[in-house]
Amino acid sequence: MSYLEAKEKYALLGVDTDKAIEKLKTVPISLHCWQGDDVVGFDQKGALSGGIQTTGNFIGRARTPEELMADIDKVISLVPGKMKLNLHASYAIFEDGFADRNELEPKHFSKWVQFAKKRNMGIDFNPTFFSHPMVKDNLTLSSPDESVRSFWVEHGKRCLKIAEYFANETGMPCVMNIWIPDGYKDIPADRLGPRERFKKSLDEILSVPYNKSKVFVTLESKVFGIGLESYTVGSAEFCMNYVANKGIMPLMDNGHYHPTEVVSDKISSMLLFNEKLALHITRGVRWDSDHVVIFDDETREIAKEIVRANALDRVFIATDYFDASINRISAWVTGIRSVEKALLYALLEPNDKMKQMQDKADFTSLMVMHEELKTMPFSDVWAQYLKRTNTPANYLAEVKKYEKEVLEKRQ
Ligand code: RNT
Ligand code: ZN
Repeated sequence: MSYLEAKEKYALLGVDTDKAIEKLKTVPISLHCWQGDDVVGFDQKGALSGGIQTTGNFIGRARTPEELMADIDKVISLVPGKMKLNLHASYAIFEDGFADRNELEPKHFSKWVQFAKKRNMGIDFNPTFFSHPMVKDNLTLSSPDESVRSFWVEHGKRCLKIAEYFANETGMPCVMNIWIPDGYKDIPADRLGPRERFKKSLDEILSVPYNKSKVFVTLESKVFGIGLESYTVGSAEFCMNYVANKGIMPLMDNGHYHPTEVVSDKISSMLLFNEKLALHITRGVRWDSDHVVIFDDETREIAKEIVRANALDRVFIATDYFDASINRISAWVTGIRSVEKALLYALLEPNDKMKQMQDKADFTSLMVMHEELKTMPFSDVWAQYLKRTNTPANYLAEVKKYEKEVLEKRQ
């Protein structure tokens, strides 16, 4: 079927496909840099810690800033829409000597700023509270050891300054997300103490003056990590209350809840009480496994909730997953395209009509509409979106070519 036929079919439902395509072009997705190198970074040689894990050993992991930048460029060429770059502090680039996490300065990220500016991208940022010898007994900002706690507070403060530097340089706001892995494998005796210390540490970090119209600080909660099964300091309740009290922004990662809980159902409540909301889109398979995002029910449902709430400009969407078992470029591209697909799919629903059905308690029509939508000629509208953003339809061919010409040579 051609795009024009699809357009007519959607028009019969009262949906304007051109409008949906134009809208989607303006929605930025924050591209996580850590898919390219299995969350290793450039500032240390140790294993990934913090209760997160990358599995697989596919060829071609990016080992240097140059390789990672080349890979990101390949990804950008294969995804439609507007991208922001999402960096972790561990991706600092040391040109004139190493600096530890508590010594980081804007200059350690100037190469990234150059990179982003050339591509007209904003930058989002994350302090890195894992994969480092100062993570003691799985604790950072909540550590009872004052030397550990203050080391990480200083890291947070430094990152806030770097986030502001990103915003100033790129002219686009920077979302700075705080996530700590802190927790206990087994039943703790004191649940309050670590949370008290985490709260104090966050207060100290946020005491650094920063421009709140340019830097949006977010706090990401989590229910458990590998080796941290019994207790996490930064639980959902801790983070939601802290954020509300301090006037910062919540971040929800859809891998960070009990397996039968869904973030799609949480978005409306969060939007009622927060001006802005940030999301990490991932795919947990039985646990927070960070599989590549695909065009599945929950990803679509998340997108629908954002669109139905008319909140595309209030929700900061970022991807967060890491798969080392398949071509990493393909993993990256598949995930980002899936998020974009879900958004387009959501933009192609006759929301007003469906709300009316619900309010009139016409659940018969509503169910039929839900089902009808599933077999609409969505793929033709998606193809048109790719065409209008000059994005290749067949990215697999490009990925395989890059694998042969670039990744295989990294052995
Ligand atoms: C971990 C969190 C966190 C990390 C990244 C690397 O469970 O989701 O966001 O994945 O910061
Ligand atoms: Zn996350």
